[in-house]
Amino acid sequence: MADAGMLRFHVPEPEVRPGGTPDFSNVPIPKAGSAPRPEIDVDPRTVRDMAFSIIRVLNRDGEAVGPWAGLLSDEELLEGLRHMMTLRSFDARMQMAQRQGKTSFYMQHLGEEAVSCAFRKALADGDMNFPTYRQAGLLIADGYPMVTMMNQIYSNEADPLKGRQLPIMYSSKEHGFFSISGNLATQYIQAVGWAMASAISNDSKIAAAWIGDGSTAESDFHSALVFASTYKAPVILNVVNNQWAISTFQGIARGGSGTFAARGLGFGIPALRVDGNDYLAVHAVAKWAAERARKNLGPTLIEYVTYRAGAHSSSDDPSAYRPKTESDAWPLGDPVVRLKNHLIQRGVWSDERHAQAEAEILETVIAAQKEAESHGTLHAGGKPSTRDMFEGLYAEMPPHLRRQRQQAGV
Ligand SMILES: Cc1ncc(C[n+]2csc(CCOP(=O)(O)OP(=O)(O)O)c2C)c(N)n1
Ligand SMILES: [Mg+2]
Repeated sequence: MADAGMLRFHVPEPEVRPGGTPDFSNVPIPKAGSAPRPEIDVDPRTVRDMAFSIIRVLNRDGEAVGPWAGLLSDEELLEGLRHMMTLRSFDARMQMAQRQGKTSFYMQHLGEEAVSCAFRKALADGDMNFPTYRQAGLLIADGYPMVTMMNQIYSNEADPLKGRQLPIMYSSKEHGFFSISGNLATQYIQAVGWAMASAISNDSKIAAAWIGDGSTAESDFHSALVFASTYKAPVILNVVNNQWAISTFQGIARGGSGTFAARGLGFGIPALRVDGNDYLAVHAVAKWAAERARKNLGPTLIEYVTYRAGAHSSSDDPSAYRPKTESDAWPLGDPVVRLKNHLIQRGVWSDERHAQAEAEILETVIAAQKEAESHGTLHAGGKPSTRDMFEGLYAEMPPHLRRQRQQAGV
């Protein structure tokens, strides 16, 4: 019997808490190859189902199957594997450097490497990403020097941003990587605005907006979708659903919509869900969306279904809010292992070559780290000059800042 007159407050709860047995049985995983590949000018109303399914290419046997397969050559896939392995190795070293006190803060990508590494290869030079802190693969896959990233992480004398940013908040116009803002969801309105400007000036460049599951609760996300929808902005709207927003599970920000992709439907934006741990699927879907944007067909919303296997950041301890073995139970596996198995299945890779590549990559990362440390770390060696704090913002420095600089004696 319903409780007449008595209201109850509803707070969604994750399936399991620490001490419990991880359970992802509520996450339906469609068969690889089963999702259709619509034409890029598809009427969004006819593909609404795709916001509730998952596009997958790699099956359990490591084969690439279905209509989204077949876009990448052996060489491109081997390069993709190398990018993901490099990001993983870079992360491990920088996480350790944080524990050694060489930097104040670090954020890892563990388990999410395919999303940013594969996405980058679907864009062209001059396109602009508006990333969050968990897309360093966009830089790695575009050949941005690891030493430069490390210099910033260490806030040393060679830090390209001269100590003005958080350690991992990179910025590179040349590599299509807009300065990261710590204020989440701002990336969405900025990306849509940039894309609108590109269309207004009849340019050919497109934008990519990035957001995590939790941050979609921000108003900026929704405002951006209105503008993207109305003006058919040439933008790819990426939502990385890694199941967690620090200690908050994805069910809180998702609300009642069923999936994050489904948010696009109310705006008439084609919305696709993709296996975020499948390099081939991420790349194929991103290519589809990029082509739509470039042909004036408007925005595409993509939800990457993945899992944050590591801690939120170096300041977080996930054992306080989820079972320790939860990542092992994640049904979409590990992106590096899955691409490795696919390349072995294609006959162009082996366990031995993988182990050798791992060792070589680690050597390269360590060499970059040594070079960066020669320019200083957080508490040792060279630092950006205090004077830099006052430079680079105003063409002509306002009097109050000039006075402060004089007071500081720089
Ligand atoms: C506007 C805003 N609110 C809150 C925060 C604090 N904060 C930093 S990371 C984070 C969680 C974000 O989770 P999600 O969007 O899922 O991204 P993920 O870290 O999982 O990649 C929060 C709440 C912030 N940086 N900006
Ligand atoms: Mg998240």
